[in-house]
Amino acid sequence: MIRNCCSAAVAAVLLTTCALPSPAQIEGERIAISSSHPVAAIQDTETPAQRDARMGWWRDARFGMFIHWGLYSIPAGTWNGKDINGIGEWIMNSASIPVADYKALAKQFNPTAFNAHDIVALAKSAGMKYIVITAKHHDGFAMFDPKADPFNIVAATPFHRDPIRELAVECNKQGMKLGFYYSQDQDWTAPGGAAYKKDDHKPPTFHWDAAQDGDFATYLHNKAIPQMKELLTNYGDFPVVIWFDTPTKDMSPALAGEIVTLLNQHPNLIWNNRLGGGYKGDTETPEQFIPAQGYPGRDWEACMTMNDTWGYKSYDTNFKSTQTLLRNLIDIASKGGNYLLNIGPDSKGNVPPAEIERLQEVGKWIATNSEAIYGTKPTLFGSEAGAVSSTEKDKQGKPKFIPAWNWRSTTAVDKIYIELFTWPDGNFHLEKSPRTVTGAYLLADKAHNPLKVTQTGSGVDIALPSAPVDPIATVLVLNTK
Ligand code: FHN
Repeated sequence: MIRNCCSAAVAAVLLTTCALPSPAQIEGERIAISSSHPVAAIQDTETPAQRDARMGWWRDARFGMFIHWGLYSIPAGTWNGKDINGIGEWIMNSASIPVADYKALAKQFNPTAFNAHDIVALAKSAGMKYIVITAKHHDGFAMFDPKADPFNIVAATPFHRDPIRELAVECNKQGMKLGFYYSQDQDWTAPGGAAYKKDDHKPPTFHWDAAQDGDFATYLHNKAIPQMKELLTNYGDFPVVIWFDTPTKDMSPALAGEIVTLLNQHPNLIWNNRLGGGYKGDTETPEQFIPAQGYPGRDWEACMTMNDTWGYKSYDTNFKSTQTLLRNLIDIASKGGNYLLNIGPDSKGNVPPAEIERLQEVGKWIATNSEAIYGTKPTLFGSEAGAVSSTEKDKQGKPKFIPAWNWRSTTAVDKIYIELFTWPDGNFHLEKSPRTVTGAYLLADKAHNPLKVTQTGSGVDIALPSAPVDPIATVLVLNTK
């Protein structure tokens, strides 16, 4: 399933998140937005140096774990004996489940296999530097312990534990950063929370149960804002990220401004471009796709699933290969972005084995090749990522970008990393080198045995061994000046 944030009914609001704006456009929008906001956000007022300091850890991280986990892991894609189309966490909406029936799931939710230590350790072993977990998804069920509303994992389930607190404790212990996803706008079980039918593109106020009717501002004031306050203050050093989602037109600039007032009290916080009300936030969030050239001038994070769902679906076994996941990470890093890769634990709290296996394989590669990923800058080349077709069109009727999968490149001050996907016969040839190459070796070679470098006019040839070290990606390091 390839889908992006523009496909939702909120396309008009989200349009700016999906284009590839030029830095000049971005600057123009920044000025326009900051002057029209009722409340200035930190992005509107900080200096570039302050921004670099605030975003520093996140830019270096490159790889994070997204966790979609909630009540929807109980039906796991099946309702009343029928397999329900679509992503697992949308089952309440896709099957038009009445509010009372959905809320009743809480009584069965007892994920005794949940183990915060193991999840954080899994993220670490995969080479991930931060975790973002659904504190509340569109179903309105809080996976933490808010006083603001009793429909939550501590008050409404036999589990009575707060997994967000347990994760916060473990993240502190294991040196992992933790962020919270919060569905600020859609809430299908709270009166007045926004709801829309994903596939029908019905208006944002579409409800399927009278219990959902109500006033959006009241929902925001009684539930979402108080819950966000609790999330922002009750979990020690965390969250470092707030991940908003699916803003609708209900989120007026004035209402979004109330949330921004709250966010402004946490000056190190990073938040994405999905708050609504015209706020651009810190990060672009391409979903289930990697943009052709990244977002020059903007921080960005591609969020992606391993199979075709975010929330657990028992019968979705369409897992991407480790090769695809790893090459996605490298592709994203080469374009200056972060990869937020999802896991969807089941109703007992177990992470599906297929997800564990892939993460551990990715982690093995990173353990050898980490310096080619963390803290790197984007490619100095660009054309290796692919080219626009002269014949094929994309869904919007524009010339289609066809990715190439031979190699990618990431950059350090005095090094160029070439991640080789296709092993060249004899030499790796660069037509034009942007820097003088003074030496070369394979990153997996602990001894850094030098490879023969031959200057060829403005280009360079590197003599390679006959076979790659790793068939998924072998990193060639060029020392440069
Ligand atoms: O509707 C959600 C979806 O369930 C999931 O949370 C993704 C993750 O980015 N965001 C929304 C769709 O854009």
